[in-house]
Parts: sequence; structure tokens; C-alpha cells
Amino acid sequence: MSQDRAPIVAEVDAVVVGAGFGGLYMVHRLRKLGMSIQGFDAAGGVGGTWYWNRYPGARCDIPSLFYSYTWSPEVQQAWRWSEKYAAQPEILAYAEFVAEKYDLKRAFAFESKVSSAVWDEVARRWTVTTDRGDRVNARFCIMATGCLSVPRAPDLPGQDSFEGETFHTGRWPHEPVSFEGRRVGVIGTGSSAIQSITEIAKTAGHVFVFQRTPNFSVPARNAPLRDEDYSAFWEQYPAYRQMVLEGTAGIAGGSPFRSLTAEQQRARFEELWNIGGAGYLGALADLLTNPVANDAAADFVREKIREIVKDPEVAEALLPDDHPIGAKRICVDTGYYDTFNRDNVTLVNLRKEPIEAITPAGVRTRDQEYPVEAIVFGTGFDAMTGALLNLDILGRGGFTLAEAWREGPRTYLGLQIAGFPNFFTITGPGSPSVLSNMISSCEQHVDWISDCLGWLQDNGVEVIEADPQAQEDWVEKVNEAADKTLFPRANSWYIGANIPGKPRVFMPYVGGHYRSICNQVAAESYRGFRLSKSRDSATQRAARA
Ligand code: NA7
Repeated sequence: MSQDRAPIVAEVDAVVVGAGFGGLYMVHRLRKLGMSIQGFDAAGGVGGTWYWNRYPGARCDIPSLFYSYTWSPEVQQAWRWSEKYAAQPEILAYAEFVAEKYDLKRAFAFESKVSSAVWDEVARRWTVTTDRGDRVNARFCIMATGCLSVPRAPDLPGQDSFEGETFHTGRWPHEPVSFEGRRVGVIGTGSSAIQSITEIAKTAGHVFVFQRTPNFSVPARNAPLRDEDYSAFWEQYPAYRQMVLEGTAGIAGGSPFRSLTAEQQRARFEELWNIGGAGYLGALADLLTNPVANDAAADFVREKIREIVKDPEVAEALLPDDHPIGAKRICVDTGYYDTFNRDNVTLVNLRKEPIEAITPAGVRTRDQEYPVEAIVFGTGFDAMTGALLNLDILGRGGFTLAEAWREGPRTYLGLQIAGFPNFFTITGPGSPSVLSNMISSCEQHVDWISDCLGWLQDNGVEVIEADPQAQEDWVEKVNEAADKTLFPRANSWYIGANIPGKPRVFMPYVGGHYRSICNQVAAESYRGFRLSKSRDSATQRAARA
């Protein structure tokens, strides 16, 4: 049901696409620059990824105290997280709280999906259209479209014939869904499936987990946040803030593998396993660059899986064996492996018996049919580029983004694309994005873009556009950085491997010092960008002369 929308503003300084954490803060900063804005979001409200991913057990895998905006001391003081790792409803409530406090919703038309953005060379403006027939002209087009916003479901034979209910974790219904006493099939064992399987199994009649590739998962050790946790957080906050500013927060700590004895290595793994969370990847300084260090950390987790899962055959099938730990996004769970000790959970190993078809009554593998009343697809997303390539984006000379990215995404700093003037991507490919704290990275990009737009205003610059050579140099730097790590050794969505036909390019930037690189570019009057003075100021100068 479509809601009433405020009238669309047809001529604005900036269009902002997306009302998640990037888009909300962007609107706030643009207003401070005195700019007029029209925002759009396909969702019915704010929250971005947290609006859509409402599946059972959906939870952040970064501690809530860090998964928070830092730009508003008022919000920091007023908001209180209840748990170490916040669940989806609480994160969505947080987005809504910020939106209300700063009156940000007013800038957006919801349930309005942008369908195209076309650059007009003569007017030097973008024309943005939506599926509701809106048409807006804007000087700047800012895409806060998220890295994991286009869900992907497999196209299995017979899928449409299924007579039960189907769900995708990334497009969960807003009404409560009960699996009580029902037979449920979950397809996939990535983060979303791992979180939901654990929850669904608590009430379902039976859960069949259809696993193609086992993943590494570590315990979250989630817990309520106490007053003393908050006090400790505020004590370390200045140091944390400094790390964020230097771009080193969340980067692996610890000593290098070879500097530790076998006992010390083991003690370190045990310590981080007991603390819980994705911080396990910080056990060793070289865990993501040295295959031997990585094997040791992976072996430790495999050992834990064997200890937890009672049936040796099931445990064996759950052991990840085809990628270095951390080279695919590590999952953070609450009792995932233990769930396989329940009588109402069955692991179906698709390596032994691949899915052949979905039938009206369930899932048929090579060996047998599993009758289910509901199927949950936890099958992931067209990550990082999907949301942008789903739109018709036409830059200079009518050149499309799809053509520009035919061989994979190419950006300058993950912020701009050569040939697409005055067009910005928040946490775009080529920036740390999904391999960083997303909320901090959104903030950093919004701050950088806002400062840039302010500078353009002050300097009479009308058009900013990535220089093709600067972009090529950056793409090379992104690739070089990835090649020094173990990331390219996994068939992950970081590399586009989960989408048939998608070019295999490692998309996040993992070279470090990213924030200072961006700041330095700005300090050097936007080195690597082409700047065109506004015609007005050129005319004024000519008149003065
Ligand atoms: P992921 O991490 O991409 O996981 C998708 C899962 O779905 C993964 O286990 C896939 O197995 C599986 N999959 C995909 N297609 C199929 C088919 N056809 N048959 C069987 N299994 C399939 O997505 P998530 O939503 O879990 O997580 C994405 C991110 O969101 C996560 O990292 C967090 O940052 C939040 P495969 O490995 O391809 O064999």
C-alpha cells in the first residue's frame, strides 16, 4: 500500500538516493550547506539494509557501541543500546530516532524507486526519474544505495511450482512470521542463514539446512550492555575516535604468527574465541596475509566445530575447507553449530546430493525429496555494484555505467566514476566499505563529499569529475592491495563470484590509510579530479576584465 508523499521538488541542488545510514547523514550535511534536496528510497521508511533484513535472528556483527553515528553528540548521549550486538528492530529504531531528531524524513519520497539518472551535458545537471513517474533535475546525484541491497534468489527448476510459502532473508515481510511446528527448508549457510537457522529451529517442527559450502562462524557471545560497559566505552572513546580518524579502527591487531610459540598462538585463538565476535580475525597481525597463520586460525575453528557438533558425520560436513578463514565474510552466531545437535534439525549436504528441483511439496535433491511447508532463501545479494547497475545511469555522451563497468567496477577512491560528473557513490566499490565498520565509512564519505561540495561552492566550481588516469591508478592500487592478502583466494561476493557472469574483481579497498588518502586528495585541491568553473563565474570574470 503506497503512502502519501510530500510533493516532489523538481529542481534541486542534490538528489540523494537511499535513506539508510549514508543517505540520512548526507541530507543533514547538505542542509547545512544550504542546499535543496530531493531524496528517494524504494522502501517505505528509513533504515536501508535494516529496513529490509527483518529475518529471525537478524543482528549486527559489529558491537552496537561502535555501530553508531559519531557525528551527533546529542544522539550519542540520548541513545542507549540494550545489547552488545543489537538486533535488527533496535537498529531500525535507532535510524528512525536519528531521522526524527533531525527531521530527515521530510527530504525523502519513500516507496519511490529511482529508475534512471541521466547527465545533461548542456544544462550540466542530472535528470533523475522514478518508478512513480517523478522527474527531478539536480546538480549533484549522490548514491547512498548500500552494498547489500539487491537480494539474489537462485533460479531452481520448479521453483514457481512450490505450494508452500517462500521467503528471502533480505526481503522479509513486515508482518510477524511464525514457523511454529512447521517443516522449513533453509537454502544457504551465509551470515543471514546462519542467524536465522538458529532462531527458526527454536520453534519449527523440523528445519532442513541445505548447505552447498560450509562457512566459518564464530560465537558472538552477545550479552546485555551494562552501565559498566558504557563507562568502559566512554573511557576508551577518545582513543577509538582517534583510530577511526586515522582509519585504523577494526584493523587486525595481535602479533605476527611466527613471533609466537605454538602454545601462545593457541592461547591467542582461545582468548578471542572466548571474547567472541569477528575480532577473531585480529588474533594475529598476519592472519589475512600469511597462509600458514591463516591455516592455524582456521584449524582452531574446525577443531571447535568438531567439539560442539556431536554427530561426527554432520561435524565433518560443516567444516569449511575451500577458503581461508576471513577471506569470505566471517559469520558471527549465537549457538549455530549447537543447533545441529537438535533432533529437529537436519543438515543436507548439497555437495553429496545437489538440489535438482523445487517440487510443489518441497526440495528434491539427487537422493530424495524433503517435504517442507516453507522455504527460506538465505542466498545473498548482488553485492556492491548491484544497486547501481540496476538503474539506467547515463553519464557523459550517453555512456552507461553498465558499459563503463563491463569488466568490473572502476572508481576513483570509491567516491566517483570517470565520465559521470557530479555523481558520487557513498561506500562505493574501491573504498573499504564492507570490510570496515559500514556506519563509520558512511560517515567518512558523507563528510568528504560535503566538504568537497562546500569547497566547490566557495571556489566557483560547477562540475567535478574523476580524471580517467587517476581512476586507473586507484584501480591498480585497489588490486595491488588485494593481491597482498588472502581475500582473492575465496569465491566470495567480495569478488562477485556469487553471481553467474559477474566480472571477478575484488571490490573493497584493503590497503589501509584510506581516510588520510582521501583527506590528502582534498587538501591538494581535489587532486585527480577535473574541475570546471561555473559559467556564471567565468562570465563574471570576463565582464570584470
Ligand atoms: P551470502 O554470504 O552471500 O550467503 C549466501 C548463501 O547462499 C551461501 O551459503 C551460498 O552458498 C548459498 N547459496 C546461494 N545460491 C545457492 C544455491 N543455488 N543453492 C544452494 N545454496 C546457495 O549472503 P548472506 O545474506 O548470508 O550474507 C550477506 C552479508 O549480509 C553478510 O556477509 C553480512 O555482511 C550481511 P555458496 O557459498 O555460494 O556455495
